[in-house]
Amino acid sequence: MKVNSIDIFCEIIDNFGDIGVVYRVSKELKKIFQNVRIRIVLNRLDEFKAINKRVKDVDYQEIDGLIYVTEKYLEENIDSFGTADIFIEAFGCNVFEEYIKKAKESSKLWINLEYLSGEKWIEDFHLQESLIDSKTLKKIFYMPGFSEKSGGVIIDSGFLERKEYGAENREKVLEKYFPNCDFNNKLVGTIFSYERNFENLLEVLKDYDKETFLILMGEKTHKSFSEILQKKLTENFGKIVKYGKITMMYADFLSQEEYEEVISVVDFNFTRGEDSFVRGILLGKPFMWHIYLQEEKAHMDKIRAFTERFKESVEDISDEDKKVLDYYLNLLEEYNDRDTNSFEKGKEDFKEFFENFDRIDFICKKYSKFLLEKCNLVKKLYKYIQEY
Ligand code: TRH
Repeated sequence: MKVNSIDIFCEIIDNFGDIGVVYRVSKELKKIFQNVRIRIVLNRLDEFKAINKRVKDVDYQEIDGLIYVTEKYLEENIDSFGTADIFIEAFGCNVFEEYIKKAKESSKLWINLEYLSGEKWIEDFHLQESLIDSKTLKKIFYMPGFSEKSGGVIIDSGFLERKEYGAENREKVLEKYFPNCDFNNKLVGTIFSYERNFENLLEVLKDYDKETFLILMGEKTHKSFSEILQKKLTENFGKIVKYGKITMMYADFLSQEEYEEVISVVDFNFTRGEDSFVRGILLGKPFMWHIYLQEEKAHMDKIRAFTERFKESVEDISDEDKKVLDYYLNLLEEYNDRDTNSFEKGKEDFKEFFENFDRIDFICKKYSKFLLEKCNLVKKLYKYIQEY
């Protein structure tokens, strides 16, 4: 199919993941479809302003060749706005009815880009048609996932470049973002989470063989650490806190690209939601994942589905590595086995995570290779559009 224009609809519900995913996919689509007009329609701008410092509080703006408009702009200019050959509805968000009415007569493809899931059933739904009353417009489900038969995960070239750069420039990047901090001979990790109790992590690391440096990212992580650290005997130096063999730093919120530079140079990453989680895996380093909680613990099905996909994608490892992987996947489950995000202590035990750090690192490298080779969402989407 020859494409001249793409519109992407994004409804930010909370946090940074909805816009994080849409921003990433838009950047990569622009690299592939260079001369195609790409517009992104957003319900609000605050979260976007946080992850991209160039975003302004205006209803229409162009950044790096991408056009961002607010829903308000679309509503006010619905007659002149027109439609696009392809339009993407991110996470089943509501698309303005007037727009759909017009698209049914002028657009060709309507893609419902769903949430990422490791569940098996998504493979049968992926690329299936959803019936609508139009002779010219087709609507399909696009199901991101962790297997070859699914829609894959978003891998963009900017991220891959930063990953490569980070592998060679650890000191330089750490000095750029955290000047005058001593990272020498320390195991360095980032923590990005929702509200939770980090007591178990702190107790393991305070007497761990190596000194550690934890870079604390995002407001909810900050709250979680200050909640627990106020009950401990710590040494405080402004944004830096020391507890036993751990140094912690309350970091400023960075742009998405800066965040990627930092996670690319450290030794491990605690991630959350969807977008940072995928970056954590793709880096091929030990990661933890704080999943976005769902009612009646429905998120536990997603965690288990993910751990099953992970396990089956790295089957050819030694028996010793298999044991470590079982422990690691169980830790991921225990870390998320909760009804609400609270400061209540969990049952997760990180002792073996750090004792087997090198083995986990090896397994994560293998898994990241699998996803990079077999599960590239943008490449899959491009192929689908080309053949359409
Ligand atoms: O922020 P998240 O929790 O986002 C979401 C949303 O809550 C969403 O509603 C839900 O559906 C989804 O999770 C599952 O986590 P996520 O997905 O990791 O998005 C965070 C984004 O913020 C990611 O693109 C990285 C970026 N980021 C920065 O730009 N700067 C930073 O300093 C940090 C820590 C993150």
